[in-house]
Amino acid sequence: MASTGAEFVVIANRLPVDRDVLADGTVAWRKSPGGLVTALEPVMKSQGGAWIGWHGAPDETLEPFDDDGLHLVPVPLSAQEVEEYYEGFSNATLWPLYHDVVAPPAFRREWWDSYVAVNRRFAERAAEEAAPDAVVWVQDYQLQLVPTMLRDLRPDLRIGFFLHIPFPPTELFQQLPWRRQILEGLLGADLVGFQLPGAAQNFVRLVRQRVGHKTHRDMVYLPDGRGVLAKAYPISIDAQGFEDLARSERVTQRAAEIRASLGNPRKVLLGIDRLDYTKGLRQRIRAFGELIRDGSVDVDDAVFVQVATPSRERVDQYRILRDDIDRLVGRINGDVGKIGQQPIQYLHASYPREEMAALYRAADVMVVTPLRDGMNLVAKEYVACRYDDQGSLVLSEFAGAAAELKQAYLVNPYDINGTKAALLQAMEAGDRENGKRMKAMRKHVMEHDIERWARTFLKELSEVRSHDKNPRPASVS
Ligand code: GDG
Repeated sequence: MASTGAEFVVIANRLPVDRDVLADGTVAWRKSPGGLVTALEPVMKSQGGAWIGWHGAPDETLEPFDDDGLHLVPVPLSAQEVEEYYEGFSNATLWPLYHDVVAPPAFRREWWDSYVAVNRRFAERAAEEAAPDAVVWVQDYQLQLVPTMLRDLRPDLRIGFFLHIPFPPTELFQQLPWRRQILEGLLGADLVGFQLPGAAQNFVRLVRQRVGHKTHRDMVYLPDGRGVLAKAYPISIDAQGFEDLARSERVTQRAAEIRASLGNPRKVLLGIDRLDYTKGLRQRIRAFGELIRDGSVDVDDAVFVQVATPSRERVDQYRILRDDIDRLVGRINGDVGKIGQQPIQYLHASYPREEMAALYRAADVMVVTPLRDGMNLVAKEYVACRYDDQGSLVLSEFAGAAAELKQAYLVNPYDINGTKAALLQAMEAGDRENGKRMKAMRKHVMEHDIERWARTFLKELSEVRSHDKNPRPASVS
């Protein structure tokens, strides 16, 4: 039963900290700058919350520790589990399957076994940490079995789950050999949150078809009298935090420096993504390259800065992608560049948040073209940083953010001609047009920030009730 007795527990694959070894050999933990920790920190601190997650190093067991008011509980993973549970089942099975199969998912039985074992470890750790009747919030696709495993151990808990990536349509989800176990794993939660209403509908339909439970709209009625609510909670960012950063003197100066070092071109276009095949880097680079090649854009006039943050470098598909992008950028720059003028500035690196804000401030056109994306926070960060109501956003219809940022130049990234036209339109738009669009998008982002997201989810989690519906017997899938 409960040891430390945390009233509020977050479970995520990673702890929200990274380890630094200082020059004198002492170890310090640095908070990783994600929005999730920013949003949950106040709740964690006021409720004596605990965060359960892997600390990032394989084959190492660490005791729980406190850092800056957060109680952190490291879950150990062996090197083999990192390979099978994390790189394998999470990132080479579920990730491509849930993103419209834009890369072929691999189905390996030993990866699944490892996924089950690691999910059980997380659930057991949470069962030890949580106080009686505590609220537990499980995060993301790496931990979809945790809700039911945890409920079996601790039926007193209130359990929420949030999926940060898309939830696929039934036609794709059915490919998964362990589809029923995943659905049943999620049904341990009282509230299952998704980025978009369509994802919640996909889930409810699958539960009805594959598990045989009775459903009505966004509710699933379980035979034991429990109700499970499946609903959309579009995630957001610390919008005011980004605006404040963008307004700071240092960022303003740095933005000017960036433009100067690019040769003060008339237009700076920008992409910032983890280097991932779902993000549509290829499509946008091709589209821009063609605009220069066919003379629609002058190489003296425009520069495309693409930051690709290194990601999942041990997974095969990601290695292949990196080589592809290197080659594509090299070919375009080689074909249409001039001495001292490379139309595409490609940076395979990760930068501090301040530099990101300066890049957003420096960019006239932000280009976000994922083939499929749960939300896409980069699009919202750009909007939050444009307190001057300027700049334009080219955004894929297939990013969750497109449902909210309707004034962006929306594109189908598979349609290269359509993308080229949208890029041109965004580059040529006048201040008035930009101002009108950006103002509307900013109003939305500044009002719907990450704090509101967390508050809404947790409030609705506390309200989910049991039901007295006559349940239909479960049918076999
Ligand atoms: C998943 C879903 C969903 C990127 N490079 C650097 C850096 N970043 C930051 C960005 C942004 C975050 O990483 C990326 O978030 P995205 O939403 O764009 O994409 P995923 O990583 O795929 O996130 C996504 C999200 O979860 C949340 O639910 O929106 O759909 O796929 O915040 O700023 N940050 C710093 N340096 C970098 O070089 N400091």
